Amino acid sequence: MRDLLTPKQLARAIDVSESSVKRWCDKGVIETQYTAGGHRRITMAGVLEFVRTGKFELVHPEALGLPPTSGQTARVVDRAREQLTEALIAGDEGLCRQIAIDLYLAEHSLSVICDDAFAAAFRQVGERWACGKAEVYQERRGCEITLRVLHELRAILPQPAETSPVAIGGAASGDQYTLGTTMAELVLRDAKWNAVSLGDNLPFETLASAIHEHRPKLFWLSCSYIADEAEFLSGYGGLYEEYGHDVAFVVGGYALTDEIRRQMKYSAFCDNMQHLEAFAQTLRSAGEKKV
Ligand code: B12
Repeated sequence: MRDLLTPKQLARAIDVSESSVKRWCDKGVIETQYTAGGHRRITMAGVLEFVRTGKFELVHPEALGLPPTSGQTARVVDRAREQLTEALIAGDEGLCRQIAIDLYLAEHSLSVICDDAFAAAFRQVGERWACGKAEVYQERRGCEITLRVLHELRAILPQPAETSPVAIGGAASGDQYTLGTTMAELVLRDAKWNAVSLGDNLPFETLASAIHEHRPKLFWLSCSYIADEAEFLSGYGGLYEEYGHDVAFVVGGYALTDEIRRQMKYSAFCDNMQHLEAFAQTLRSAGEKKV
């Protein structure tokens, strides 16, 4: 996806005159940067925000480097989920990308896109795999496609401000699931946190070093698979004892059964990304009030 666009490209995409776009740029209606030569340049984040909240339809999305039928199909999450399941299994990356962008343009939040479109579609993919109606490679390819689409959505978001609170997180040793932690990073960045995912399969020792070095306000752990419960609980317990008193520990994921959670301490357990978003917004505004 292109980073910076010209007024000419946006004008073509929404079928208005270039002079109108230039006027909106100069009035600050559209987030605009100016080159050394004084030329107007618009970020993709600025364009999508303008289209998302404005009254203009994307008539020629390809002028912005978006799939040709962007903004014209999946606006309803339920229908998008069905389409996404088929597209993931078929390995149709273009369609997966277009569905995600269409839902975003239709003003669905990134947390809803993660929970109700992608995670829900993967549950269906999992059921198909479990009853032999989907191949392992189709599931894995679907994960790779989803990671690329999530990273494109991340690239749409503005860079976190210097003053944005820091959040880091990942998945622990033996847990090879990457989508949960990648979604947590995306949703926290959308909530204006300076959030960075450290990835999957991380020993608790190195998570401790990361917290020690980066002093985050929030640490998240995505738990989709726990190979050894006792080992996990002692590793996690040690990390919480060391840092849980002044870092908000947020946990979530398929593997966190009631039984396991009863043996853990944390600031918040979230069933999904919408819960994480709500918690992160509250924590951030509480932090701002204190300053
Ligand atoms: C993709 C997948 C994999 C891939 C993941 C690849 C990757 N790049 O991530 C890999 C190959 C690792 C994998 C492996 C296995 N898998 Co698997 N996997 C799946 C599948 C299809 C999708 C999981 C997924 O990532 N979904 C997308 C995420 C984002 O959705 P989610 O997990 O629901 O997360 C949501 C919430 O839990 C929450 N959340 C999650 N993380 C976090 C973090 C935070 C901070 C917060 C706030 C919230 C949060 O929000 C998310 C969004 O709503 C599921 C099917 C399903 N039902 O989900 C099977 C599934 C989970 N796998 C299963 C199994 C059995 C396995 C294996 C044990 C198979 C095997 N024998 O090897 C191995 C375990 C390997 C290991 N050591 O980790 C079973 C689990 C059954 C059970 N009862 O436990 C399932 C249910 C398939 C099935 N139907 O049987 N798997």
